Amino acid sequence: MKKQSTAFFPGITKVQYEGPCSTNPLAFKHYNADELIDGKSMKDHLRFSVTYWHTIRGQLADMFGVGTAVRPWEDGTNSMKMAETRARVAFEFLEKLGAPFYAFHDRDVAPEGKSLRETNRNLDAIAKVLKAEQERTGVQLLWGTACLFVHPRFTHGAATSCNADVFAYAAAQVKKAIEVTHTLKGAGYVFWGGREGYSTLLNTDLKREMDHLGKFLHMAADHKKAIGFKGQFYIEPKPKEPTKHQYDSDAAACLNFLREYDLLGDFKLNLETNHATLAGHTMQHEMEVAIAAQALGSIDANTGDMLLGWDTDQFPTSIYLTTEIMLSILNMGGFRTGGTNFDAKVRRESFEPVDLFYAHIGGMDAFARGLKIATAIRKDGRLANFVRQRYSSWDSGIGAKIEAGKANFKELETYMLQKGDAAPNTSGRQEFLENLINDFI
Ligand code: XLS
Ligand code: NI
Ligand code: NI
Repeated sequence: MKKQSTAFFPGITKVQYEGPCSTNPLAFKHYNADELIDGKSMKDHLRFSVTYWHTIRGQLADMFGVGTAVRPWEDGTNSMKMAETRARVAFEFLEKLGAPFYAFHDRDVAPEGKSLRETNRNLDAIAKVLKAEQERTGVQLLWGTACLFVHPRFTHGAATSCNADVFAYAAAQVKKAIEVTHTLKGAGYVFWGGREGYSTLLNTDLKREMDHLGKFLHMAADHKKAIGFKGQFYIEPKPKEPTKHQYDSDAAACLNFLREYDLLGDFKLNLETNHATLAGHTMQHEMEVAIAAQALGSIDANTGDMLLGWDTDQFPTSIYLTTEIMLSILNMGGFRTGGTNFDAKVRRESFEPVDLFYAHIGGMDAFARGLKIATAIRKDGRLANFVRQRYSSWDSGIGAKIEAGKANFKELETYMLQKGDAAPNTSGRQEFLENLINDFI
């Protein structure tokens, strides 16, 4: 038995699986880490990760009010001592929750100093603490990233800033963040272009900014190779917020950008539900677009609010949503380097430390159910069979010929002139399929 530290979350012990009949709000009802689903443990299927920025650093402020979060360990400073304490808090939380991974921005874990040199020193010092905590607990780093959006120097962007010095600063910062991620054996590294976009095209040279972003990502890929970092690079699409338009607006835009700048070999995508909906898509749409290009790497698990038009980053509780996500993940063969990262925050009204537990437990249970339901749907086979059947005209005859690249317009014209008209269509059966999914939920 591992010794339980009760320093920061007194009264909360390791969250246990108690099964669907339990009424204990601090227990899992569905997530049972070691239970095998189709020969693989739930832990390995889902690869849950906790975000440092929301769960440890989130103060629950909004545009109209200050933070409401009650965090008894905070001393009101952003000192190095406080940074070290927060690292202990983070790992006590991770251990008690039983999440195997975490993710952070460089500035979440260590404060910025008076110069880049001092900032880097701060980061190195905290990285040592994180490393020791990782070793103590067995928790691993899913991915690291650099915060290139909070500081005023990034007002006009980082890699896409009009100020070349800011590009250089961002490069130095990302270089360091990749190195620290490497030291901590991170499974990946994320690029989210928080301010890589514009508020007005009146002051923006779009082509030049995109070219700079392409250069920046090439330099990052080169540095990754130079230091022997084997983790996966990801781009995280988001259409807007904080800028009016972000260049990495959705999966398709990112894939096109990566292809245009010859970066497809070095990057996959980290997709976030709330970003998908901000872009006017569903999460499943974004996932299928990425999977089709063999570029789905990892997911940021959260959800938006139907009635609010911004990135509310709520914890996912909809079983329908998690079922769709897990269907896509299972169909692609599961995560490799990626995982299910809760880029989600508790509501401003949920300000007690215990709310952090309720939120993650709920998200993990929702995904565990999604996993089980998706597995059952796949085992049943009717859904996949229907889709296969729907395209069966492509398996032989003229369809097979077209797919094999052995047809041209002239032949197709001859074929159709002879036949007179296309074979009749069959029903798409949307309602039948929606009912079928509900039978499993
Ligand atoms: C913000 C993004 C951010 C990234 C990491 O909307 O989701 O949190 O995941 O920089
Ligand atoms: Ni987000
Ligand atoms: Ni995110």
